[in-house]
Amino acid sequence: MVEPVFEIYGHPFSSYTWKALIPFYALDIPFTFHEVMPGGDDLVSSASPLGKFPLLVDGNSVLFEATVIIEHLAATLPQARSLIPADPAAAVEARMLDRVFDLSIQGSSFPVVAAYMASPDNPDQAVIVKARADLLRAYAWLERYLERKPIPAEITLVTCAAAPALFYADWIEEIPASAPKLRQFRADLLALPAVARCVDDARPFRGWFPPGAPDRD
Ligand SMILES: N[C@@H](CCC(=O)N[C@@H](CS)C(=O)NCC(=O)O)C(=O)O
Repeated sequence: MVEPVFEIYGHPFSSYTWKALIPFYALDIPFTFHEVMPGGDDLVSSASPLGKFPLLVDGNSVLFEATVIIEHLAATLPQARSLIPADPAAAVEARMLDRVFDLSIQGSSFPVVAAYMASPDNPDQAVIVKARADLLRAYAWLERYLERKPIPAEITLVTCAAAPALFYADWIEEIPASAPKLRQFRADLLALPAVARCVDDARPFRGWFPPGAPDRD
């Protein structure tokens, strides 16, 4: 048996680990998975400035940032080229949307998680109110975007970013009925087998979600 070339360090409950894993599952790329805990692995702690995961090890290269891992696959594997649009203008737009899901959706969700981790019984309400308002604003922007330009529920950089971001953000601030296209987009992404696998693998850890998991798929 040929040993997998790639090694991924991450955790099944981690949104950014999902983002990196989704293309591996979807494109059937073999890899070895190393389950890590924050601060619990020397390679992870030292490989990037803030010691975050996921990490991809490909031979002598150690890559961090989930987006960079996806870019690396697209640049090095023929079957992964379609993760990034071939057209340069479309690729720029894809990278912009990737930033929207990382910064505006995940970036607005994390302060709520951090507030509960800092003070589980008395989280900072000002942080929570602001984060929820930011999420609603980002949802409204995405709804307008999807009205103008539907995003196909296919495995790409954009959907790898969108699936975990929308999955967990909806637990913090449910996507409202006033954003039906975004709600449907989230549902369509969760139905993709590679995403469903991440959701299922993370189920045992739902109790860890600091604000309390609503158990909504
Ligand atoms: N910008 C990074 C974010 C990675 C990140 O925030 N990872 C979290 C898990 S989802 C983490 O490592 N948390 C543990 C820590 O901060 O020590 C990426 O896109 O990969």
